[in-house]
Amino acid sequence: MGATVNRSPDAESEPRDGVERVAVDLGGSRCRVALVRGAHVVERREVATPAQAGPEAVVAALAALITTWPQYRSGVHVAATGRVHEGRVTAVNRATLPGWDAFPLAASLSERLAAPVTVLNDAQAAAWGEYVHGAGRGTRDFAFVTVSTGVGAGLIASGALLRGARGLAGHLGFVAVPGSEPSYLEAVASGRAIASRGSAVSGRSLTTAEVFANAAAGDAGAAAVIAAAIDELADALVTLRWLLDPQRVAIGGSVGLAPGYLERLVRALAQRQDGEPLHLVPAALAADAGLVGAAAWTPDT
Ligand code: BMX
Repeated sequence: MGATVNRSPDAESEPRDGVERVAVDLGGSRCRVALVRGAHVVERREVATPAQAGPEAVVAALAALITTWPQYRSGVHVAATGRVHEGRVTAVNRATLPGWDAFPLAASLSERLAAPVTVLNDAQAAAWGEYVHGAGRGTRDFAFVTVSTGVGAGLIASGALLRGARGLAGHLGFVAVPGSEPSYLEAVASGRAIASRGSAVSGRSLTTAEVFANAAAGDAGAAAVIAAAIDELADALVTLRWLLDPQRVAIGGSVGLAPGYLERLVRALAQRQDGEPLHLVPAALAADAGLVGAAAWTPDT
């Protein structure tokens, strides 16, 4: 971890009132670019991520959106899915961003834009956004967990964002889940996993939302897939509690914020807890946590 610049939400890491920053949330399916002022997204644009076309095509797509706001010349603040280390992005889950292996996103985008670019993992950025402006305000030890395409997390310990020696800190989606194949959490609990496991049990191709709808309509196979996903995440959250002891955990992501999901997760967790309970809350900034956090982040030096 770097020095002290990211330790206090009220100190120099927060943009001054009125300062608008251009932020990017690069996901496996959507590239979202926004003008952010403090906790607020002032304007936004988005396109489908041209993931199959490779990193350079993604950079070109991002640049086309970013340059619609002249404020980009003062800096561009990126939250990206994948492991981020020294401005390079590596897809831990290669299905999300094929061909991203230490791709120099910061340098490539900076060269194209002739502007400074910072890059942070998306879940780490969202954790920082929630800590500074959202559900983590007032805590010192806090976690944000996203359940969306993948499963990720960002961890705040004693007021500092943990990035890890190689950018891996918080990659909750890769904790072991013995007995599943592949044997890690994301392969059971992510939106993509729910869609593919739900499709396998029903014998036809389903989206994540369709698996949830089928379960609500009484389909036992779909319900079992969702129950397994929630149970495995609850087990991982118990581990998180023992490691970080957070005051609060915000749950976000398109699956994590879907109606009824958090309540089910809270119930699953209640069955596993001894002693001090883990306090789960919905992500206050919803889908904008990564954009707001990237804009609020000042890199370590
Ligand atoms: C994956 C991993 C994480 C990311 C998390 C949530 C890749 C490409 N991504 O675990 O870095 O934080 O997904 O990301 O390996 P999302 O794509 O679901 O938003």
